[in-house]
Amino acid sequence: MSNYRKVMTLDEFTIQELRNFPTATGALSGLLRDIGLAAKRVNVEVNKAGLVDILGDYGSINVQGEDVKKLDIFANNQFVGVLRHGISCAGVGSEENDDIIVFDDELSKNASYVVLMDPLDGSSNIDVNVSIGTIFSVFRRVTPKGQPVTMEDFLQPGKFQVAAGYIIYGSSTMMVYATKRGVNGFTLDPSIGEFCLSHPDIKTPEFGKFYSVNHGIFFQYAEKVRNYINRCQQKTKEAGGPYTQRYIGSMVADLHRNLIKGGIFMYPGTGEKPNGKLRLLYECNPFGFILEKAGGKASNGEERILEVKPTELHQRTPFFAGSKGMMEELESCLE
Ligand code: P6P
Repeated sequence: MSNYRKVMTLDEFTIQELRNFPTATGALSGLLRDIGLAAKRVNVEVNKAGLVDILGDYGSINVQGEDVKKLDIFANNQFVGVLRHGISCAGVGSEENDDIIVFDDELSKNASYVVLMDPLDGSSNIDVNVSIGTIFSVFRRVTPKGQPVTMEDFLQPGKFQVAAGYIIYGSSTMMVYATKRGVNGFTLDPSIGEFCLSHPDIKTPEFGKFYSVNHGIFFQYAEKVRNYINRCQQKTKEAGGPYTQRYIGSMVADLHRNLIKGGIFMYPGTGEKPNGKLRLLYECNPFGFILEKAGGKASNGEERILEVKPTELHQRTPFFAGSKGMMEELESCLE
């Protein structure tokens, strides 16, 4: 008997998904394939990032007040470009752009979706060859088709996302995305230049051994957060420990590991920065959606992250996300 196993590509998977929804127009599937195409182009450059001509500051400063590296700009241009030239997206909100990018050609004005993204998160890690990633969030527009999208289309609570995902440029390049039907992971096969289904129907373990937080500012966290971190450090074998503290400072890398193996990721607020560092719309909401579809939980320390009504495109939020059982232990500490 042949041991040939048909490997399903991202394109085949999204088209097969269409078969499960006969009424679907294929617009969302097309948008996800567009993102996959841009990701392949970014991957080529990220893999070359060690070359001097790629590295180095671009010289400009983005809305976050951070040095912008060339790859940030390149990645932003790739994703915005494929979305602008597709027929599914009416506009983009990006970490790299102060305001929303409105696609005002006739086809785009009649498109159903908007995309929020961090085109290259963790770019400060490029120079030291740590895995970095792209994060994206997809909403159905709420303003009428046929007219340019407005900020209202982007400032929706995360629970209304129709899809969310990330690409991790690491030892292998993966695209992981969630829809209401679940979470699936695709690994790039360089020999054919296609993302291939490698992690079908991802579920995150109810408990894990990893807790991820920046210990360097431990004493700046609220007492209840410190109490939970102390509990993590004191976990006995009988209580499911001992835990391991794993924090690489690249959100996509930390959350991808914890998604697959189980764990909890924390970026709390501090007295100086009560809303922490991470962005609600294109970092925390997408991961909150992915974690929940994989059986985990995500919050801002007070409420489900996907319930938060955004007020600004680049607003920050404290963020806690991961295995359901570990999040519930955290919640009991925060009450
Ligand atoms: P800190 C990278 O700059 C990033 O935005 C996330 O990817 C990462 O989780 C976080 O910042 C790390 O921040 O303050 O611990 O260095």
